[in-house]
Amino acid sequence: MTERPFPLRFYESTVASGNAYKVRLLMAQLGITCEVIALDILAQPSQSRTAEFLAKNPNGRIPVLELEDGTFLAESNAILFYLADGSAFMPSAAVERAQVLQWMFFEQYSHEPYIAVMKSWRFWGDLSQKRPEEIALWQTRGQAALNVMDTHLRKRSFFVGERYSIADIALYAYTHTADLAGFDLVSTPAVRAWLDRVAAQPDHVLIANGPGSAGFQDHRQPG
Ligand SMILES: N[C@@H](CCC(=O)N[C@@H](CS)C(=O)NCC(=O)O)C(=O)O
Repeated sequence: MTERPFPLRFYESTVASGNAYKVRLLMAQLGITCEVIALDILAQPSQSRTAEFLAKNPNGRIPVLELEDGTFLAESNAILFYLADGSAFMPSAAVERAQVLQWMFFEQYSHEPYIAVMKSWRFWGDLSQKRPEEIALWQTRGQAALNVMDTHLRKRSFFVGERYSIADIALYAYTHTADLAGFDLVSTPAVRAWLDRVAAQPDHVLIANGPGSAGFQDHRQPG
């Protein structure tokens, strides 16, 4: 990696956040350790909405990475992009870097808003308060994202350039628990095979073993 301000503190959540997990997974694979501060985002109001935290991220959400020069980086995929720059987790060819962004934007627009939100409703929100039409729409849109991934992965091992990259990390975070959120992974065999490939990468860490694991039990995994 080239010289750059190093991570000093990582703000994440006391409950399992896939967005925070992306960063925790990449930091483990890059061998980066820093102070971790877990906020209670289920508190009313969330600890990410205090004036002190809004000064770090005006959008009031975790994850946030504080760098040694005082910079605060928000948005999980922007943090991945910063940390991976110059490493094996970021392709060097311009078109492949753009494809990494392509899949990370897909994740934030077509995948995470449905799959992560359904997970949050099921684990920490009140699913019964949601209208059936709303749940059905979220189900349809989340499943459509999984189908797009499956089509892409039928001819490839990883999302970009036949190599594990931050595009895979960004998409793995909420996909690997999508079945717990009520989505069907049985009909997406290429996604399931890719999930196994991602989990087999060196220095992989589990979502359920981090500081942000309280309240979330993935019974298929230890911890
Ligand atoms: N697009 C953002 C989403 C961040 C996000 O939604 N964070 C949630 C936890 S996963 C949060 O901080 N929720 C608390 C709140 O909104 O007050 C990212 O990728 O980092």
